[in-house]
Amino acid sequence: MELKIHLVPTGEIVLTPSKDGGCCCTNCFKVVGSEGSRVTMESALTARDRVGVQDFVLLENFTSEAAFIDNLRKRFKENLIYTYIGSVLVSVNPYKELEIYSKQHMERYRGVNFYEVSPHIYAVSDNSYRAMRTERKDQCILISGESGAGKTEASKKILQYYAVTCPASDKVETVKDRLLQSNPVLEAFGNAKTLRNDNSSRFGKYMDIQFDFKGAPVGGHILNYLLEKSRVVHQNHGERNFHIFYQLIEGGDDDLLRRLGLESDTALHLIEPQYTGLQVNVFHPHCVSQGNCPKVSSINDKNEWKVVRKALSVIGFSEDEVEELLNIISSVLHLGNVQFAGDEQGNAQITTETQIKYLARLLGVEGAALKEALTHKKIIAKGEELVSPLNLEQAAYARDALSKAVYGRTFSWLVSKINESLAYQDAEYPGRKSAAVIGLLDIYGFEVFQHNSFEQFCINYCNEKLQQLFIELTLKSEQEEYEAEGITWEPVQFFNNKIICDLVEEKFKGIISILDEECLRPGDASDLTFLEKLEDKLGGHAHFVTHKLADGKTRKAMGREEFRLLHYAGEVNYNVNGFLDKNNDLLFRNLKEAMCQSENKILNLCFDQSDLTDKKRPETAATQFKASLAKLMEILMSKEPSYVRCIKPNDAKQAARFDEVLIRHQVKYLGLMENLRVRRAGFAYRRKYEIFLQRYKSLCPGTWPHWNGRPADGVATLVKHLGYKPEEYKLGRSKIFIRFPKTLFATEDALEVRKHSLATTLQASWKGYS
Ligand code: AD9
Ligand code: MG
Repeated sequence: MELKIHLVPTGEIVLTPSKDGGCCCTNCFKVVGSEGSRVTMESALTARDRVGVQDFVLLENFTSEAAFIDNLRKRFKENLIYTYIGSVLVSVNPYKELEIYSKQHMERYRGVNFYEVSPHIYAVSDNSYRAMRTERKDQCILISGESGAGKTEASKKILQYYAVTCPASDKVETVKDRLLQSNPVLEAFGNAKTLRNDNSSRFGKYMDIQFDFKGAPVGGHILNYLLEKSRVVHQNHGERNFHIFYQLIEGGDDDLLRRLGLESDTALHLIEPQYTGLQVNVFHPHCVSQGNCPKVSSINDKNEWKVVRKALSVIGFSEDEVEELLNIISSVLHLGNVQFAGDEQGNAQITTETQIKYLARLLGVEGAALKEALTHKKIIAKGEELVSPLNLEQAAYARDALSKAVYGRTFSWLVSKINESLAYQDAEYPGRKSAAVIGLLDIYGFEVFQHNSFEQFCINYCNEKLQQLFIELTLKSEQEEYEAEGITWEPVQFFNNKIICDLVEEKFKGIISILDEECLRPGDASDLTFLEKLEDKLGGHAHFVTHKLADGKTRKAMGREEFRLLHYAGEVNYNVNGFLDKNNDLLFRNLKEAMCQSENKILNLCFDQSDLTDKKRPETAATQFKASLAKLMEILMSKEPSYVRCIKPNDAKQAARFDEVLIRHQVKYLGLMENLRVRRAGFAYRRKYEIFLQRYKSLCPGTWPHWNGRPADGVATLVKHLGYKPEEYKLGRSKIFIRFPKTLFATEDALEVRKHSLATTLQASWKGYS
């Protein structure tokens, strides 16, 4: 039987059954033993020491980073992956399945006060849900941490929690299913294996879960951010393209694959011929094999295919839509194999007719038009059409641009289709909005590779913005709470990463502005001229470095095509190669024209005639991203935030490996020590008067069994009776603030003694009756 130990002030230690196997307060912990047995203080202390504290604010030595890490380690060793800093949840990726996500676990957290159960992602989910219900305020849960730290898993656990614990009805069940099933679909199309994570999100996702007045989930809406499209045409060694390609090839039946021109033996040829020695005349999709890791031990593509196919129908995709979607996916595979040879003038000619035949059918376009569009460029100047042939390099560029555009736009279509299916419609009152929402933010985490490009620049910029939000809101909300309650406190100094956000996004002066300027500048603009401009304008900035040193010498550790940003989370060298192209994200006009003619209904929606008639130059990729992030920040600021800070325990994706150097680095850059200091600078604990009084009223004859006055006066009576010293606590407008954890510890201990003596008295009186 699972029991808990309470250290009582008398030195007596009693084992009592633990409530539902979980802790009932911040000062208890579980041991195995028989009920009523006594243990020595020494063994109890060892047990308590073994599992650490479940809230970092309880650490005696709270300014010590070593004590912080030590507590994380102890808990990680005991599979206790969650720990609080006040209301912020710190989560360490266990890299193994833990038995802590069952329905019973969910029930344990449902409707229970945050501090009364052990830390869990379900506690955060429940807390946000209850706050939404009781305060009628929109909530959001912000999950951050570097690539592979467990953000996506956390967001899925939250969604599952709501799906299981929220009120249900027939219609709500459909919505719950759809909400849950949107995950495998979006992950198939938007996640991929990288060197950091086998299931790395390559797009940012913000999802609103909409609830009705009864608290039932009735709809949802997803916003997606900058998909890493370049992965469609290029993957680094050890990485893969998006999962869906492998799922289709591995899981699709023979008929389907034959129809798509991906015969079943294609799967064998996912590996580049140079590695297998196979002939090249069998179709060998180049764009899924460059990374040379078609199979990943942690991924079962065949099974995932089934999951995704089922999910697509649950969400409401028709068979025709699925067919057209698969045509598009296969066309990207075929496009990757389109090859060119130069004619006598050096103009590109297509050498892979078979691919063009498949492409024409799959994309629903004329083969001849597609060939022409892949090898020529059309511009309209002064109302006249000018067509010129492309050379080999330009043709390869056009082909890749088409792959990226087709995939990227299809992904956006997919999201909009899911949104249609999740859209809330009130049968009685059409047009009525949902009562409140909980937003879930799961973006790509901070990442550093050997080679970092435009994509990493955008991803890491996005992480800077989120960190900025965390700093502003944690500081702000703490300050606001003290202000609202009329409590004075000492502010804590933070490293404010606003300086890095500005470096990237500031108008006219920031990196994005300089990049856009080069993208718009006709003439000799290139990636290198962009780098020179950066050096000119930003050289000397505390967070920007290139190979040039101030004294004119060169910094040896850096390449000539690189700039380094000193991010809040670490230094990253970015290679400027490809920055201009990726930022311009251009698709030649005749390729757009060809796609606008497509008979594939999805492509027809994705490539609209307005693409051709719109005279205005489309905004660059980075500027669009910047604007979408600014909007996201607005959305998040308008809601009540909760935070989950994810930590990656090692780089080997292994269970039970606690790499201290890596973890210390994350603790540092996530600002967890400062977070803790802010929490402790003022008061370690705060409780609404009602809750505090309810819990501890049995400790004071004046408040037990009932207190009939104002809860605030009851608490004042109670703490006076308990002998709290004036420096130990403050009474705010609606809450009591307790400065030191040990004050609360002692009160908890006293409560335990009281409960025990009450139980004994009760037992004795029962015995007297019998
Ligand atoms: V990235 O920024 O999208 O590259 P994430 O999203 O932070 O990253 P993810 O949630 O995908 O990381 O977690 C990486 C892997 O760690 C998962 O595929 C699981 O194998 C593993 N993981 C993460 N969290 C848990 C967990 N709570 N329990 C078990 C987990 N395994
Ligand atoms: Mg993820």
